[in-house]
Amino acid sequence: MAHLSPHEIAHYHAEGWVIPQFCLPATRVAQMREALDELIRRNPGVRPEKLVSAHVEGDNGEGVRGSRRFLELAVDPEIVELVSGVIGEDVILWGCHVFCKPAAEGYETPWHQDGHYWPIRPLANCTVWVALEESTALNGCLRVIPRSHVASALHPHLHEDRNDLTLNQRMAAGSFDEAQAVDLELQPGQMSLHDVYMIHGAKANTSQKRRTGVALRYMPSTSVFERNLRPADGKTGVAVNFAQRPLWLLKGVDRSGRNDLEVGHRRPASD
Ligand SMILES: O=C(O)CCC(=O)C(=O)O
Repeated sequence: MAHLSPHEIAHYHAEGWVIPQFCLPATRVAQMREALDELIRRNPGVRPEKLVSAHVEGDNGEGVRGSRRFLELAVDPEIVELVSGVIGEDVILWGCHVFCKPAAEGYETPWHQDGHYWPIRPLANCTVWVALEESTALNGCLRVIPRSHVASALHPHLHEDRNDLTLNQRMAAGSFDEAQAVDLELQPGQMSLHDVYMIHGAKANTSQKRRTGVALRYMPSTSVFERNLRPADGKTGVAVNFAQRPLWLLKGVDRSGRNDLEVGHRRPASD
């Protein structure tokens, strides 16, 4: 079973991110790439950077026709074990967003903090960003501001009325130093983990190589997914339906006792 090493756990807590030693085997990556191509084919009207809730099969109620293959990735026990190393023994899967940036015209991801967008209280989350393709400085890899999570503070974000961004809220200038940015370059099958307060973004993909990451979102069950809280001002650039979003308890128990683990799950048709 995969585990984060003590050094990797310490790195995550100190820096806000880590690239673990663990990575997916090439056969799994190849399967996921097929699943990605199928997902894109099934969603001709959706920008490939905006494949939200790709793990919710069929019409997911958020404008995307999702696929079970992404749920299988999200519940992979080895990945869940890595997450457990940084958020503890009680793990809830609540999101999966495929950020596929096509060659030559892939959208920029503005600098942001995830916590600004999400209805989790107290705010806590680990994202696992799984590279299905090479992700480098040339094709718009994830970039992070190390240690920007340490204060557990959210900074002001400003709305941008543009349609060439993956998200429409950008951190206000002056709240961090972009010169500190680190590129998280990954080979296919590698992954990075990042904290909910960490400042991150990605440049537009102007290269000739497509760049795809599957962002898997996990919260500790000591927090509550507050279904009625809207994102900051409802203009985030991605259509979400938190009220109906299914949650999966993947490890441990619901410590808060307040997470609704039923809503959004489809029942098999009864006869
Ligand atoms: O892949 C990207 O461009 C953005 C990913 C991101 O912001 C996230 O996973 O939180």
